[in-house]
Amino acid sequence: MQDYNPREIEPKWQKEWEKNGLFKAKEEKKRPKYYVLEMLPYPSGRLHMGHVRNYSIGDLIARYKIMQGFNVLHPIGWDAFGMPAENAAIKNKTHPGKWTFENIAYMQKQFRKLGISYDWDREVATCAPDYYKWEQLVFLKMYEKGIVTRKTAMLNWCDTCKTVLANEQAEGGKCWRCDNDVALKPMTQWFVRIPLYAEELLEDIDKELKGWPERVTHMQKLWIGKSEGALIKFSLPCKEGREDQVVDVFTTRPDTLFGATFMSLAAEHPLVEGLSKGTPEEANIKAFRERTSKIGRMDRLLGNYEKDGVFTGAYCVNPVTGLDMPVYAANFVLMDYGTGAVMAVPAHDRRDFEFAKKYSLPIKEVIKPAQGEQRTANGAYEGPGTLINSGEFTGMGNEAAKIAIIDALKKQGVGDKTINYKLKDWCISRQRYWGAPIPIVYCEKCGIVPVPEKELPVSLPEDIELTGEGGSPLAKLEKFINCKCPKCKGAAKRETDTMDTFVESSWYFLRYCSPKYSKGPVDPEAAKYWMPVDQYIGGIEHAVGHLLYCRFYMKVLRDLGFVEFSKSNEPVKHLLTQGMVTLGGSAMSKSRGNIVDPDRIIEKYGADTARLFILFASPPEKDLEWSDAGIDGCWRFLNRVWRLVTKEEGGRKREERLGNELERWIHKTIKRVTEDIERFHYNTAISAIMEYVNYLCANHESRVTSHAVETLVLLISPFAPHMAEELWHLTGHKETIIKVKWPSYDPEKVKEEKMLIVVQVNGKLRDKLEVAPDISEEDIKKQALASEKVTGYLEGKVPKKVIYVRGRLVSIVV
Ligand code: ANZ
Ligand code: ZN
Repeated sequence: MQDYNPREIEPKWQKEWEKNGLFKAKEEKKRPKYYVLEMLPYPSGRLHMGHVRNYSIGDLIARYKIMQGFNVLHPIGWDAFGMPAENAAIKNKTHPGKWTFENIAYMQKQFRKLGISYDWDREVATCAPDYYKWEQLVFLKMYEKGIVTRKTAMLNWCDTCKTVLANEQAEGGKCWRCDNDVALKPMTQWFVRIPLYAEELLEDIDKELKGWPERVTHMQKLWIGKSEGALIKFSLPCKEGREDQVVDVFTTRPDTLFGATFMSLAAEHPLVEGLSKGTPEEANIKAFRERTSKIGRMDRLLGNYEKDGVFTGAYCVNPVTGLDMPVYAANFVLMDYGTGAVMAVPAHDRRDFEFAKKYSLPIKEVIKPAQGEQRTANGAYEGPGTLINSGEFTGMGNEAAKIAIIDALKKQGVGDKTINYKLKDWCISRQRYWGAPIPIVYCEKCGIVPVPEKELPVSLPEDIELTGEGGSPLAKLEKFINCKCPKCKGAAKRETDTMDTFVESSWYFLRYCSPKYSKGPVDPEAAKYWMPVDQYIGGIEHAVGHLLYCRFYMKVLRDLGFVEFSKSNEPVKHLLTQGMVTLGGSAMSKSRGNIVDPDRIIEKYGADTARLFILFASPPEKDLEWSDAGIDGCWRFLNRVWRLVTKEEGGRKREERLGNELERWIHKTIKRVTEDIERFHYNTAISAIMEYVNYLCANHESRVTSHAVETLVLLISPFAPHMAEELWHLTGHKETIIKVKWPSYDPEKVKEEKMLIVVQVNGKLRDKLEVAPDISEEDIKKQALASEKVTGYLEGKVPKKVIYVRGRLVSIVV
């Protein structure tokens, strides 16, 4: 008997699998497909434990599905553009491409050492021209359709990283990369108009995303943020030589219009500057705008900051009461939501209430609380009720009043109902070098001109000098900028920004379907067969970023005619968000110095032990605390399996006596492992295998059947694939275990045998009970005493004695 030696067997089988092309996926129209995908990694240098967890889960699913007979697609690629490469290149004076490809080469080796079942023929790096070429084409088609647009907007700007940030990258007013304060700046950039799809994105959540964690779909619903309400026009009469103005506000509470006593504008609202110009408030307002620009978007919206504002010096008119309302600039109003202007109803909105108190503004109640409804802590009443102080609408229920007031406003031409979404246009311009060039040319005569399709890709020039100073590096490269206008052939200049790397990751799963297709981003036939992704695995941090963008891109590509979907309009059927890997209770990170290096673990124990531990230590969605004792335990367990299986044959004589019980164990274990894998309870699936091994070992002197051992090897194979493959061959099989059918169980054989227990009262037979063989003494006594046939003889007395003779009878003495 040889010892378990992962150092020898793991590389051996990795080579063998690859040589035989076992994981190469081919479209086979007649076979059911299964597409399993892990979020593509950023080639940061080396795999960390979070990666190992992600890919171990994916690999387990892939191998399990192959054994179940599915035609499995399990691809891998690299999210290869992005800032870390550029920053590393600046620091080390090399090229971002060189840094990136060196990292990819190293990480490929690590994946192979883990034995992950990838189809390497489909590997994609998003920085390759034949990848971003298609992204540029899609960009142009989107521009043609008006889904992409160039406009000026207030954007998050990080002065340290010298680039624009998406809202998701600037939460709390801090840059996600460098943690410095982010400022809002007006900038002209390229935007993807994702709100055009807001309604479909929202509707499909309930229709098609039943296989997603509710936590994620809930966040997406909030992020899309559909609000039904009204747009109301407030006039702003002229004041010494100025023109009359109209200010639109968005409100979800038109029923409270009679209680609107002032107006609040966003600091960036164009009127704020206009109204205050040349007035005594001008300096105040300027200071206010400065202060406000430093508050993060989310904090502003949630009103987490002390309310702050300034009077603009102007008044507008309430269209139903005719009263003058002072116009303020207020720090809790966002410019990019609704219209950037709010009719303030302090009696019924806590933010307005706080603001009114602070600046001594009138508070007028217009809704009488419905019975039992509570006010908010600060005194505003936000709930339902009956209208008061509201003219002809007084006495109406507030929901009916919403409709009635909108109708009245509509008749006067000063309002209408409307729907608002919190979802914003997605700014995709980045002032960085290492990204996909935006395929646009600016011509003095012709304006914005798309690069013609046949000139794609607009390649990223190789010879670049990266200084780390502000601005787009490409803007300093004369050779790149200067070009001919595709329309008038005059001198023109290229766009020098590159695309947000989230554009690349929005459609890579489609490229995997036909990675070498040369007529478009994806071969429609291949997409029809492989899509949607059946199981996607990745981090929860992408809930409202990547996981929303990829849904959006699918729908756009469909509408542009690049793909047709037969099964679903969604890219991902089931989503699993795995938890973090922690050590000492906190996430592993370089700065905390609590990193466990996967290479070192594989070196010491082998990939199978590492993978088994990761899957065993915690359910996939929960955080996983790294433990040396835990990994040691998994190592000992695999050694135990090894010894059990490799012990000499022979001596398996007492099979008959073990027969029934062993058979039940086999079927029960198959059932438990299969069901637990199906519901992502990998930890309990492994526990079931462990119990089975305990059972087999306990009955060792009588030897177990080879069928029992083979079942064990098959069940453990998706968890510890190298060892299973070796054991499979050691027990006389010639074919690879990967192609062996996953064992099935017979439900009849899983059923517990029952035993018959006789119940006596004072020595006389009164009842017979059918119970499970492993029932506890306490439980059987309880059952006996509760039996209707028995209670009659007890006459309400407490029995003197209750005796259980295991497996035979309960004797009650009264
Ligand atoms: C008057 C009013 C009275 C409001 C009342 C609320 C309660 P949701 O539900 O999130 O869509 N609002 C509108 N635009 C805003 C902006 N740009 N920044 C900050 N707040 C804004 O919220 C809609 C409500 O938020 C709107 O309804 C408006 O205040 C405010 F008793 O109008 B409401
Ligand atoms: Zn031109």
